[in-house]
Amino acid sequence: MKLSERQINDFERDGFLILNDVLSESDRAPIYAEYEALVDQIARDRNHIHSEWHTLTFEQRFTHLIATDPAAYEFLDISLPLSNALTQASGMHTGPAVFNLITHPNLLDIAESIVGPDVVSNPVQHVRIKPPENALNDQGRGNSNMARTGWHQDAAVLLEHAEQSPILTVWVAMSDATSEMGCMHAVPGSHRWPQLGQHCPGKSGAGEIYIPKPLVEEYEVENLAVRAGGVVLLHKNTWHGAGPNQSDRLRWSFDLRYQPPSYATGRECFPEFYARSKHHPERVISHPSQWVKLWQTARENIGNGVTQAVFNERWEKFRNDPLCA
Ligand SMILES: O=C(O)CCC(=O)C(=O)O
Repeated sequence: MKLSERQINDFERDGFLILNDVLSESDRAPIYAEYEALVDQIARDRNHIHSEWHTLTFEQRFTHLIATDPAAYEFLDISLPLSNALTQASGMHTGPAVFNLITHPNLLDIAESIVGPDVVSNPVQHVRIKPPENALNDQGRGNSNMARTGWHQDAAVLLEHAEQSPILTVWVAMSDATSEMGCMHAVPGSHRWPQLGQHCPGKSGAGEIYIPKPLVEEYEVENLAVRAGGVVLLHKNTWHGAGPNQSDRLRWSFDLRYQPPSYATGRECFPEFYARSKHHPERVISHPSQWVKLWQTARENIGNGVTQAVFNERWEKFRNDPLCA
C-alpha cells in the first residue's frame, strides 16, 4: 500500500492527506474486541458495573464509564499519561491488538513512503474514543482524548530538540469521522510556514496545549472527514485540531507516529522501537510482549526517578499572555 507520487506531492503541498480503505473490517475487529473487554475490565475495577450493564451496547458502556469517571480514560490510552507526576501506578493500555495495529503492514507501507525504509514507531500516540460531547462532564470536555481537540502543531508537543525530526502522524479512523462527529480540520499549507506558531499552555492538563483562536481565525480551514478504516496523514508542522462530537455515535481514532531512526523522538522518556527496517532487520520488534516490556520499563524508570518526564514546559511562558486568556 505504498503512496503514489501524486499522493506524496499532495501531502507535500497541503501538509495532510486523506486515504480511505486502508484497514479492512477484519483488520479492525481485534481492536474492537480488545477494547470491549478492556472497558468491561475497567468498569469492574472501578465499581461501575450496574444491574443493566450487560444489556448495554459497547457504545453505551463506554459512554457511561467515561461520563461518570473521566479519569478512567488513562487505562484506555496507548500512552502513559502526559502528567508531570507519573508514578508506577499510572495506567495505559498495551494490548496485542494495538501493537498489531501500530505494526500493520499497510500502515508501515504508508509510513515508509514518507520516512524511508527504516520505520521507527515514535511514542507520541493516543487513542481517542469520543462519546457524544453532551454526555461529558467538565473534566471530560477538557480532555482531547474524549472531546474536541484545540488547534495545535504536533511539533509543538515535542521537546524542542526534536524540531528537525521528520515525524509523520498517521491518524487511523476506527469509526467514520464526519464533521458532525468532530473530524479533524487543518489549515492547508501551514506546514510550510517557517516558524512554529504560538501555543498556550493547557488549561486542563499539560497535554492540552493550543494555538489561540485569534491566530487561527484569519486562515481558511479544511475538514478532514474520512470513513472507518481510512487514514489521515499529517505533517508535524500542520496546524490542525478537531471539533466536538455532535452526533449520537462514538468517534474513535488512533493517532500514531513514525519517523526514520537516528532522529530525536521529542519524548525520550517514552519508548520508541523499530517497526520495520531494511538496514537493521534484527532490531525490529515483532512481538507484543516486547513492546509491553518497553513501556513497563519506561514507567518504572520514571516512577523511581531514573528518567525525567516533563511535558510541554516550553509553552508555560505564555500562561499570562493576553492571547491565551
Ligand atoms: O483526533 C483528534 O481529535 C486530534 C488528533 C490530533 O491532533 C493528532 O493526531 O495530532
